Amino acid sequence: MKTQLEKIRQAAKEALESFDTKEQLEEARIKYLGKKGELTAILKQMGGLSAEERPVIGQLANEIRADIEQKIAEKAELLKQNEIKREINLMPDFDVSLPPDLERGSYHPITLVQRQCERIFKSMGFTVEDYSEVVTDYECFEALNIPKHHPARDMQDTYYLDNGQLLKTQTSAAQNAIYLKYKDALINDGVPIKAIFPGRCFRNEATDACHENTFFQMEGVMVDKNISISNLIYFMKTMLSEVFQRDIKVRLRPGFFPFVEPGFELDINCLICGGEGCPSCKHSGWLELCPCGMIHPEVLRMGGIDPEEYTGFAFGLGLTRLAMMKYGIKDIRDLNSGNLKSLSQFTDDE
Ligand code: FA5
Repeated sequence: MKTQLEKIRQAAKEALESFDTKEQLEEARIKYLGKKGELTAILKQMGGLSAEERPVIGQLANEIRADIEQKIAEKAELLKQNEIKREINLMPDFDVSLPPDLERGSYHPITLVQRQCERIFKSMGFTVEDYSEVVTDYECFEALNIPKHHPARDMQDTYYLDNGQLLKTQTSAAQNAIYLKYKDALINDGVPIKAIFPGRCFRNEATDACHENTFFQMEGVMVDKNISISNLIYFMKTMLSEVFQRDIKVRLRPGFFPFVEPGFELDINCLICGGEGCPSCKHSGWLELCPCGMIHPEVLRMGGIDPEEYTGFAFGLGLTRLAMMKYGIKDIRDLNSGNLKSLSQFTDDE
């Protein structure tokens, strides 16, 4: 039995040295340490041993288990470090201290990301809508199921004009107008509503590495018969993998917005620190990028659409944060700084 145990130790050691994915590590853990694993199978035969042999073999088995566990943990750490290095190497170089290339004009990084998103959504049949930056209280809040004095307004304090209008706090402010514009084609001709509307938003808030008082969002809505959350996840994942040209880790968690039910927060793994935690992701490893959900029946009703017959999803992508992740920009304030040294480095594919 001793020889069998040593063989397992050796086989596990060799296998772990050659493995280079998390899946292989998990397979190794199950194969050697799992309930139906090789080590457990041997331990089950211990009943047949003499009273003298049992503690010796038991001790050796425990030693080997601890040894394999430690090797798996070491290898997992190594794979994680390699992944972080790979993510960092994939990010384009961005250096705020480089001298500006004043000979050649360049697009702002947010414009580049916005155009890329527009291209992707257009190719999936979405129209691109433009909408005013000055909106009414009804558009920005009431038509989104946020009546006066609703606590959800506290999160979005903004700049009010003397005539009662305001600088829009969210691109969702255009939702009502989009439903009214396309509802007839939906109801009479069965044409689904598929629209995105990028735009500048304003909020009266303290700035830090990931918050600005002026930033960009891109709203998207789709309304038709039988639209579900799976449609929403499909479009979001397609867009993100196109933007980053690789698979991006996302997580969906419950989120509350009065104009969706159910509502979610879609976060992406922070590409600045590889998920380790840094000021850009408030040390969480995740960046809140795209709240979304199924459009609330009341919001559809206010847009002239019968929620008994039609359903839809809506999302509010943080375009500025997407640009930060794509170009490895650590501080959101660099984007509005007008600093040519940093901005002229973006030429990309335009
Ligand atoms: C909203 O603005 C909702 N309108 C989004 C929405 C649309 C939800 C449709 C459901 C359906 P929120 O306040 O979380 O949600 O902002 C959305 C995104 O905008 C955030 O995830 C973030 O990426 C970006 N954002 C918000 N505030 C700021 C800020 N101060 N600076 C930079 N980006 C911001």
